[in-house]
Amino acid sequence: MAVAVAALRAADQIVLASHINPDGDTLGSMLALGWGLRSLGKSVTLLSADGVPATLGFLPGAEAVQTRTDRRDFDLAVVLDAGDLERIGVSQEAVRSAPTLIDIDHHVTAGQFGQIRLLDSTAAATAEIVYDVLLSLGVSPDLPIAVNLLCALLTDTGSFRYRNVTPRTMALGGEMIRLGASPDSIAECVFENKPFAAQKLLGRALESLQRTPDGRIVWAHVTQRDFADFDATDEMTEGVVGAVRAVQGSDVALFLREMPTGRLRVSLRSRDPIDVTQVAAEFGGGGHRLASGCTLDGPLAAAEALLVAAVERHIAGVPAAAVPACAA
Ligand SMILES: [Mn+2]
Repeated sequence: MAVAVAALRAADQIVLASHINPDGDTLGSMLALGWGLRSLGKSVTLLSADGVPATLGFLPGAEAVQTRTDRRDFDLAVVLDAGDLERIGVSQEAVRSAPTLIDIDHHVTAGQFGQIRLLDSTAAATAEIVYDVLLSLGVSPDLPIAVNLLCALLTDTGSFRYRNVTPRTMALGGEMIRLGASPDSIAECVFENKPFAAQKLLGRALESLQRTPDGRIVWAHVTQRDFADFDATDEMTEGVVGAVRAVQGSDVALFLREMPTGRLRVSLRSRDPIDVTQVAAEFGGGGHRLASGCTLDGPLAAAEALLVAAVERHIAGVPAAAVPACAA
């Protein structure tokens, strides 16, 4: 931390970069750090190769985010929440041109990079690390910083519901609320701001819901016809697999979406201790233990049968996920 703080203090032209398909944590962390550095008189360039999604456009400072820059005269680069450097997309050129690079992240798997690394796998969000950086820099967080950090926490913890939540996460959330950030207005912008077509598509997906006789595997799909009926886009399927996974007694949830080519893109989710990367890998995919993806050839019914059979083989002998004591 001391090395990072010294580098940030010494630098004048700083470029910050977030990952592609940006989420609330990568953008909120970048914007919060940007506000803090600007308050110290630094020139700050904010890069997000994929821009800012409409649902996160409310984040204070979002209008200053650029998708590209031709500048190569930065004296320091900071990459936030990226996992590996490839994940910042076209921002790589500007970032690599800086003589010093700081990697701030709570993903601590492969792909670490940069001369200075602030990595903490116990942080629920990169925002937790950014907060410590701001305090170490002597920045007093204000409302714009608080809104960005609270949004990052809310999105990376599923509104403080995931296993990554710690007392530190809650304490930081509380501090951001004390500074004036409002969880309800952030949640409304981020989680209750769905296009009509997206909700109709979710309805179609749930209409297709099926499960194995023992209920351990649950799956759903949307077809090209469904997309066409509502004029829906592929991004509108985000979150559908979560609704599939919410079925009582399910250990593995699958969501298949038919692409214009007829191929099927599959999202897999599981509950501990079931590892779905191994199933995804059978079909050339990958991801995380509890959240993976792969792509299969059509037709849909054949792909579903193949996948369900693969999951059944995989979970045979694996005890059912330890369901927390939910009141019956
Ligand atoms: Mn994150």
